This record gives sequence, C-alpha cells and structure tokens, in this order.
Amino acid sequence: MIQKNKKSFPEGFLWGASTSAYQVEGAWNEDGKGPSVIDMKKHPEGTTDFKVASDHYHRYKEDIALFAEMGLKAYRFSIAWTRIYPEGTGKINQKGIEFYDNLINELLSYNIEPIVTIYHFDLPYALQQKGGWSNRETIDAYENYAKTLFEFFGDRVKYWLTINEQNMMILHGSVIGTTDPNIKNSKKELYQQNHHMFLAQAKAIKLCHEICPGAKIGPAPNISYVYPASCKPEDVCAAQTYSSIRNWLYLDLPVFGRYNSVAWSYLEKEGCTPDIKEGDMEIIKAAKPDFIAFNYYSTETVSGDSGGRVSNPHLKKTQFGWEIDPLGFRITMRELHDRYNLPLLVTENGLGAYDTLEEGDIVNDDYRIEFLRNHIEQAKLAIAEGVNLIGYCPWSAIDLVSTHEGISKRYGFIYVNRDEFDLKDLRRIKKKSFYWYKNVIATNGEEL
Ligand code: BGP
Repeated sequence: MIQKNKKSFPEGFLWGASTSAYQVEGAWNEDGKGPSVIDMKKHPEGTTDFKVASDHYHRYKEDIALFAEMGLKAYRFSIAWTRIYPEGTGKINQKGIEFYDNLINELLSYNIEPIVTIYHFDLPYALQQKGGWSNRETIDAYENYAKTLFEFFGDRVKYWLTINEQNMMILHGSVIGTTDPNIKNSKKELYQQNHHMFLAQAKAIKLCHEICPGAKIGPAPNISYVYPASCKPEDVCAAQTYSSIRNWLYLDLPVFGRYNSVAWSYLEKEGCTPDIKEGDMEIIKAAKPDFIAFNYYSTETVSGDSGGRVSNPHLKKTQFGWEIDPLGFRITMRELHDRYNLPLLVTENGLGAYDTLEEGDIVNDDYRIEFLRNHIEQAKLAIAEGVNLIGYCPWSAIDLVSTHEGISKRYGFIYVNRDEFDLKDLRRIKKKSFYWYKNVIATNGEEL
C-alpha cells in the first residue's frame, strides 16, 4: 500500500491538455484582431495557413464541453496578443477581452483550471515592423500587454506562463516564423532579442505577483536532456556545452538571475554577447518564478567530433522523424529538479502523426496512446523519486495546425475533420486516445 501511494500522482494533479492561439483559433482577422508575425509568414509548400485552423474561435463552447467530457482538470492555451492589442500596444480591443473572458468563464463553469500562456510565438506584426524584440520598446509593449491580462483575467487565472519556448524562437526562429526575414538577423542580434525577452519576462513575473497575489507564474522553455554520443570525454563536454546553450541559459536567468557561464563563454567566442544596460540584471534577478513549465518532445544527442546533433541509434522515431524517448522524459525531469528545485509543470508532450478517419467516425490512434502511456509511466516514476511535478498537459487537446508541417501532422485527442486545403465540415470526432485519456484522468493515473 505504501509503495502504491508513493508512486501515485498527487491529489489535485493538473491533468490537462494544451493548445496555442494561432494554431487552433482561426478567425485570424475577425473582431478587430491585428496581424501577427505568424499571419504574415510564408507557409511551406503543401501546408495550410493559420487563417481558419481548427475554428476554435467560433466553436470554443463545443470544444470545452468535449474537454470537460474527457475530464480535463486544466487547459493550457495562449492569448493572442493581437486580439487584445491589434498593434501590440495602444488601444485595447474590447472584443478580444470579451472572447477570452468567455473562454475562461466557460472553462471555470466545468471546473477546468485555465493555464494561460501570455505569448506563444505570435508577436504583433506592427511591433515587428518597428524592430520586434531588437527594439527595447517591445519590452514595454509586452509588459503593458501582460499587465492588461493580469488586470482583466487575474481574478480567475491562477497559472500564467510568460513566453512559450523562447529558446526555440532564438535557435529555430526562421522555421517557426518568428525571425524577421527582412532584417539582418545576425546571431548577435538574436541574442540581443533574447536578452530583451528575459527582461520582459522578469517584468511580467514581478507584475503578476503585484497584481494577482496567489497566482503563480513561470517560464515555459522547451527542455530536452542532451546525451553525449559516447562516454568519450570530448562527447560529454560537447553535450554539456550544447545543453547550456539550448536549455540552461533559459532557466538560469529567470531562476538564478544570471547568465549560464558556459553559454556566456560561447556567446563571447561567437562575438554575440548582448548589450546589457545598467539595471537590467537587477530587474532579472528580482523576479522569482513560482514553477518551471516546460515542453518535452524528445532528447538530443551530441558528438564532440561534429560539435552538433547526431541521431541516437537506441531510439525509434515518429513518422516525422522525431526521436521517441520516454525514459529521457524522466531523466529531463530529474535534471530540472536537481538544478532548480522548483515545482515542474509539463506544458507540452505528444506525438505528431498521420491519423486515419475510418468508417463510422473512428480514429484508432493506438500509437498515440502508447506514446503518452510510456511518458506518463515515467512521470509517475519521477514523482516517486521526489520530482515535484504538479501537472501534465500533453500537446494537444484537439487537432490543430503544426508550426510548420500543416494539419496533417495531428496531435489531438479530438479529430478535426479538415485537411490541408479542404476545410470540409470541421466536425469534432473523439479519437480512441480521448477515451483512454479520460480513464487515465478518472483513475488519477492509476490505469494507464
Ligand atoms: C512546440 C510548440 C508548439 C507545437 C509543438 C509541436 O515547439 O510550442 O506550438 O507546435 O512544438 O511542434 P510541431 O508543430 O512543429 O510539430
């Protein structure tokens, strides 16, 4: 019995699921919404744009009813900055406030805890035109936007995420569509933008604590444990360096208020250290996150010879070539726990796959169930080892458009009947994984 309890998920565990505004909402230019950098990006050939997406903007009630039927305790979504401030700053768009007011109230009516990402890749295009994150004015715009969210929604939202995957925006921004293709984006400039985002994040954390006492706020990077390609010391050293640049830079700043020293020496070597103004580090140091949210899809493996990524021969891959590593999930959580000793919240984890809609509205996504089961099993073991995991929000609650691989790459528990260029009827269909996850939640992770 004692053993069983030790391995159980704690009471009040936030069993959830995730989405982001631009990938699920559609209604890209309705009710006063301004364009974001994502709306202006060029889409890879053969993949849809984000104009309609899953049409969640018009169907949120139906969707939330399904989330409730699945038993979700939490729903992690993002607010589209340009619904609130169409130009990033200036006059508030009341229709945008109204939409998220309704969404939050709808969730609460089913006792689903809203977990809100303030900014998930969709920087207002008007700000991008003024230099985006290179311009320090964007820090003020973000602070003002965050303040507006805290004032309007802080009475009901208890969990806030500052910036989704800041590290991926810096390392892979051109694939995601966040890097401005028109300006010279030298590495130096990107790391300057990075520094500004850290400042913006710190200001939001401080404001959140002032405006919404009792609410919790944290960063939300993408974290992957980095393996050395072998036990050769050169490989181990390369893996550590890689991890500092990819992972720890993005958590040492918010948690400890300092630049990770290995990452900093890399920036020095590359000649791309940011310009740090007087007072910046004090601002960063003063802001204390309450938890670490992180997205986990896979681990990475690095070799000292190439200094870069190599594929891991011990891991299978998804249809989209992503390595599958449930044990790596636990290893990543242990490392986060050891380094930062803060509560952890998983805000993304999932399998992108081509699903088949069968006769009679059936989607047999056993591969997704297997993926999630194996990851949840490892989360359970991590908890038994002392990791303070407070919630698990797999990607994604419902099918939505991938960052750069269209809607055919599906992640949801709920199928959305459309394909890349034919919107069909957009009807919602519960996949096999929907029923499976419902039981996982109902048994608090006892039955996987
Ligand atoms: C993360 C993003 C999400 C989501 C997910 C899956 O990086 O935060 O927005 O899209 O990855 O990635 P993809 O859509 O590329 O398959």
